[in-house]
Amino acid sequence: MKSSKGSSSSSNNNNLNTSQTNSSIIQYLNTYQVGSHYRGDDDDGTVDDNDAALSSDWDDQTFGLGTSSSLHHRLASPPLSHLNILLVGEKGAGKSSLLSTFHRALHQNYGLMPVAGVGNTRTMSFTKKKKGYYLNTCHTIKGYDTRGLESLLGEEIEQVRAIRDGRARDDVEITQKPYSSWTLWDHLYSIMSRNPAAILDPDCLNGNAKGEASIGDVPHCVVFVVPANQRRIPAELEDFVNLFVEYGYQPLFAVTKIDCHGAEEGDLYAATHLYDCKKEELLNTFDLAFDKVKPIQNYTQWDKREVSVENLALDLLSRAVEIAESFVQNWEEKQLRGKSIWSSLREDLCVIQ
Ligand SMILES: Nc1nc2c(ncn2[C@@H]2O[C@H](COP(=O)(O)OP(=O)(O)OP(=O)(O)O)[C@@H](O)[C@H]2O)c(=O)[nH]1
Ligand SMILES: [Mg+2]
Repeated sequence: MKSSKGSSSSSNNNNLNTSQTNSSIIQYLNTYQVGSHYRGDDDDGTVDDNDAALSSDWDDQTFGLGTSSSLHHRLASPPLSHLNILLVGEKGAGKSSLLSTFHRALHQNYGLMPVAGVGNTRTMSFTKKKKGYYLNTCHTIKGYDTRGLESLLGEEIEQVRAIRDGRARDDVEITQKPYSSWTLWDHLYSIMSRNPAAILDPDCLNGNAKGEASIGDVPHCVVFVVPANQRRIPAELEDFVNLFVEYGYQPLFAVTKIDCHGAEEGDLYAATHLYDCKKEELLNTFDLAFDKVKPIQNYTQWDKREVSVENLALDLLSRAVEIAESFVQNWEEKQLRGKSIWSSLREDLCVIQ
């Protein structure tokens, strides 16, 4: 049951200034250029010859020390045009609503409908495909909606792994290849890997060989979407979180539906209690830093503006951008040293796939 007081109660208790939309965060996100913080750009946010010349002497002296600005002027690859922020979670958790809430918070002249289709039932997943949406007005932050997790079993792990590795095509449902059409190689691979679920339908894959995806194809930050009003976090979710942690990601957790507490109308503290309980459960389950869990109350009515709703979403999105940026920076530094991030992470962690 939803409380009509949900909006005010949740916002009152999350220590955010909800009386005004945070215009500086909106401006920052809407003019954001990938890498502008670590490439040593001019104020115009571009990397030009002047930037490189200014830093070249400095680079020669400091390259051995590996300062990030010096490293980045030596990169051969062109700068990324946008960051990829991936949302993962169970069906009905509020992933599509969250993407649409992000989008709405960054657009003044929005339409009446959410940008990503929102479901109205929790019996089956509504979103079927991985699909990207530009969230900010200058198209430098792209949010990816995904199919809601239902079984949380091996097949879904393989599907999410393909997304993580940049192998899943956009706007296509990710499925396993039907057994009847397996090739000899599929049979061999399934025996060698002892994992029949790893045989994905080639129609949903983009042809990138495993481990060779480019930085533009992979997620740069993953946000796990967890509803506050769910009794317990399923133990299987840990396998999905580990998929990303073992590859160097620092997952964020969005606790949605903090307004669905079912308390008596007027109970201003009930929503916070619901969020606090879920946050504690997440911190204990995943051994997370305190600032990796954020409260979210998504828009459910799309025809009016709610500043408190937008402020929570903007707070999460700016954190996601920060994490994505450091992921990209890390990737580029590894690449500069002649290693793909996957191979170096495999060496570091001795992960056998
Ligand atoms: N009250 C409330 N309802 C929410 C919130 N977030 C999502 N909902 C509702 O929950 C239902 C499912 O939301 P979706 O955004 O479609 O969830 P999803 O995770 O994309 O679901 P699938 O696509 O099926 O995986 C919709 O009826 C939403 O309006 C929230 O923060 N508060
Ligand atoms: Mg959805």
